[in-house]
Amino acid sequence: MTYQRSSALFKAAQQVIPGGVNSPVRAFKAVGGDPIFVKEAKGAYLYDEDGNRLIDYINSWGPMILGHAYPPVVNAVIEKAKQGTSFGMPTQIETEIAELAVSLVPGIDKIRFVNSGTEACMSAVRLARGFTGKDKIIKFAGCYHGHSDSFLIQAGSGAVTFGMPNSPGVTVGTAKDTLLATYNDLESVEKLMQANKGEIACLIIEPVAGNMGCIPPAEGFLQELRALCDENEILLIFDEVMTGFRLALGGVQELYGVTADLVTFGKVIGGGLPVGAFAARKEIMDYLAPIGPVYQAGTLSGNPLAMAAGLAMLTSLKNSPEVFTSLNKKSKYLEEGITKVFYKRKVPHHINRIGSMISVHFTDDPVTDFASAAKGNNKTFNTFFHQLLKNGIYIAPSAFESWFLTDALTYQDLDTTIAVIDKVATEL
Ligand code: HOZ
Repeated sequence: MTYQRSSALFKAAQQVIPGGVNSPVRAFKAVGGDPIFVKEAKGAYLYDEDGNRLIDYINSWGPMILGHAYPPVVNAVIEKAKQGTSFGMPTQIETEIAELAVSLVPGIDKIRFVNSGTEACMSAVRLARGFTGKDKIIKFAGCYHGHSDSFLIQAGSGAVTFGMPNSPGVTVGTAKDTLLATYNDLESVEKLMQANKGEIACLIIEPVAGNMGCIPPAEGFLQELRALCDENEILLIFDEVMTGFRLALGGVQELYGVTADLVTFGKVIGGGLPVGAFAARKEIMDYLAPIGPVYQAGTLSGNPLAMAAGLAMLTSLKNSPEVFTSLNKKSKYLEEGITKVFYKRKVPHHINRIGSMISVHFTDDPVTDFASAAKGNNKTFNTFFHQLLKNGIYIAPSAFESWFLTDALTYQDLDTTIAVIDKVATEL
């Protein structure tokens, strides 16, 4: 496969867009080479500007759980667009999707829609601070909650991929209110809570991490966090931007039976349109303007096209819960296939998977936190990435990102993927 047109388009893009991309994780800076420019996508496949067909394991970083150009979503958007695209006024569909989300997600009474996961997490933390009257927050090294200032401290995803986990531009004043814990390490959390008694508003966590590769919580970790937060009167925020409506209809809260105080969403909830949301019980959500004192707003929040896409997606998932079983089976099949190949070819590896999120780490050791994720052999990952790409398979261009499977994948696609990995494993 060749990618000449993509390279030419990238050259042009770099003249007018910083780095040629509108979000850094799209660039191939960590793996080398030029990013692929997509022309269109359907089901499990991307079609690029050079006419190549790629099996897609990113799926827009998660939203395309039912495949690209999923007809119910596309049709809902088309029909809505005919009635106007934005009003900056309330519409009935906002209540419809809110009612559905509240009925599907444990522990929430009210939800507010925003435009991205970044906005959702940023707003949830502001609400937590306003509600508790405290300033400090706890986050985990390697977790990524969007690019708002408070979160760009030891952040995962593109921030760590490009070696800038603490971004210039974040003031010392802001950074000092973000306390850093170690994922899957309760003691690190307890120490912070002890040292900052009465000052911590909230603890925010990806309850299944997806921005340092995929890292599931250790057994009992989330339950213990819940208990510690209760003891110390700290609000627990689950960032379910990646996991919400993907790992289960009710997300990680449902999967692990742990209820957070605030939950944030993005990705699947918008069906591929720019949607984020944050939700909580009534008492907390009613602290928001216009009825409460914490301000949060947006002209395009609850945009009708975005709501139509999100409603179509959530309705499809609600009406076909077997999708989650099917996705789990396919993801397990892939995991087992890759594992078999790597053992056969003697490639040191560790694969983390939970539901349809999976990541391949080129290290023998278990990957349980940021430090262990960082031990992976990046050179091997880069070769792996480019060999897959050459053979028509697209994974995230970073060892610190999760793969997101779509139910549009067939077992033939999975077998093709495993066969390609078998072929390229000899070069790793
Ligand atoms: N959280 C996504 C990647 N880990 C966001 C995608 C982006 O930053 O463009």
